[in-house]
Amino acid sequence: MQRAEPQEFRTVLSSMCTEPHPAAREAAERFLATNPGDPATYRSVAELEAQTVAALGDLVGLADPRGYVASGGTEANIQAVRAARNRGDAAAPNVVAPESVHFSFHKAAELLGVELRLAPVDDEHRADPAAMRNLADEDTVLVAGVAGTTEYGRVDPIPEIAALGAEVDALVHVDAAWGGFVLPFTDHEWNFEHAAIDTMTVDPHKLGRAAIPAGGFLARERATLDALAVETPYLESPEQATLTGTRSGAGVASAAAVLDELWPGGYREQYERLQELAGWLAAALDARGFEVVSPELPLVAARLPESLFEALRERGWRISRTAAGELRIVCMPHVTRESLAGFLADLDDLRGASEQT
Ligand code: 0PR
Repeated sequence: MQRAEPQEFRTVLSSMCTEPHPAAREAAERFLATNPGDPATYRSVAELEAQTVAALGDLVGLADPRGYVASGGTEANIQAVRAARNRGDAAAPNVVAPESVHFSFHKAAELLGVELRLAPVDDEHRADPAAMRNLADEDTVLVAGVAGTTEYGRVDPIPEIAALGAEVDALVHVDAAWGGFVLPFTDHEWNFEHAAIDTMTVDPHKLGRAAIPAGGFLARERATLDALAVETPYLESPEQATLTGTRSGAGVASAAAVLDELWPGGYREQYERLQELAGWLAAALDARGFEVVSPELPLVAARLPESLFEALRERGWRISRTAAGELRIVCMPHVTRESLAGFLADLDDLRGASEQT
């Protein structure tokens, strides 16, 4: 049988995955067989997890963070909903979020028997706190916002969403799964210092350049993790707050290694390069007459004719669309000016060809 090769990253323009940092790759390989789900046996990886949580706390303005390295943003979002449901006392609990939340919230709602109430977003694709207010009531256990949305890279008004949480006595969650590793270098108000946030998703395996699986779930209070914990009678550690049992030591060790290597200077340089790249691409698409959603973070959306989008995919570009049909380019660490120039050259070529016919 022919040996399979992984997807090469040069043509991958709409994914939130990327090439791991060399330090992450090396650590992942060394810790491949360890299980942080059994910290009394796999002690060094448990120590690396504690270091990772502390470093993530630094990243998000939380001095004494509680949390763990999850399998990804999906698990972290599910846990945020679960913690809020368990801490609240609503008979028919609901979660209020903007319609721009990641689809993992639908999984959480279904799994946990919680109603998900989605509020329309404003014209700039950001959460509208007033619309969210209309959906919240005494059974609301969680209000959530996104700091770096999946489709448009938008940052919701987190302080206003947190104020709504306080008003209706609900926990407050921020999904910074993707944005968390660029937002520290911007002026946005999105983190635990800026607002009364209870929990956050921030994923090292996206812009953090850790190996998959390395998501991040962080909580301000110990009681939040306690609300997730089950007893583990035959292990030497008393309880477990994670959703999965056996977990990847590779993800944990790689997150610890890359945070140690890149936080904060390396991530700042990465943000500056990617934001500049997104601005350049947005200008290039705008100059060609396409309608562009301006990149608040390194993610560019633009309206392209359907046939052009399909033709670009046929040429091998791994691109995807927003629900509304716009092309969506995520400027991840593997994306370069050179690869985007190649993409634009193909785009120009295909447009020229279609004009001739
Ligand atoms: N929250 C936000 C804001 C996200 O964008 C995502 C993933 C998640 C949570 C869930 O994270 P996990 O996928 O780690 O569980 N957003 C990406 C997306 O839907 C996931 C993805 C990544 C999809 C790479 C495709 C791909 O090639 O676009």
